[in-house]
Amino acid sequence: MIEVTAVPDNFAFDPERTALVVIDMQRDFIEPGGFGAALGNDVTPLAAIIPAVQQLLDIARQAGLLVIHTRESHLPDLSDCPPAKRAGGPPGMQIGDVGPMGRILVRGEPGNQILEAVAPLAGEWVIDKPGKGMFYATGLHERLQQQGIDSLIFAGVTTEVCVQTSMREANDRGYRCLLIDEATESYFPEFKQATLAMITAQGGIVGRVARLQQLQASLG
Ligand code: C5J
Repeated sequence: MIEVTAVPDNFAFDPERTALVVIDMQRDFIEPGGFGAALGNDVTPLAAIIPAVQQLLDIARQAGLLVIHTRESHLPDLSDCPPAKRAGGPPGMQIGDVGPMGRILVRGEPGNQILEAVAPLAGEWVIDKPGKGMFYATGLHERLQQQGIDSLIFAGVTTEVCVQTSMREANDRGYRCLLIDEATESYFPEFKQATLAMITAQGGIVGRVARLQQLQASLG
């Protein structure tokens, strides 16, 4: 077992039973000129984590961890998008509408792609998820069980939406969860900090948080 110094206490994992999950590093959320920016968000803090995510991917690949990438995406006919979710966006900027980088959150559109800088390598899993959480309607839990995975290391965007939802879903399914601080970000800095506090409160009620350097030191 590998031990990582983390908050609120150490995270122990077996690399053979651990996956790195990189949540929704998609053009529409991170690039200037994408959907997130068109909503009025400052994407600069999200783009700033790209080097940390790259470093984390290098560490995970070298350690032989299973690497999983997710994309928040819907079928072109929106049959997997509940009306209540679609209604959550402003008129003209809802899921399926034509946004600055193609149809918003629709599979196959340019804005829906993962950034080239953190693109999946051959053999890595890419999970298209119609929800905020990565387990909803994806079959991912069954695939992870078949691989014997019991621990998940998380990165990606946004911290309080798809990352936190996925961590909570994972925790409920029995996975031990670690979030890497510098490899996740929100459009709202206070939401990121609140999420880290919520995850680690009460003895790590959802999971643990570590710095990239701490993970690197444990694997080195
Ligand atoms: C959002 C996500 N924020 N990936 N998606 O709608 O967090």
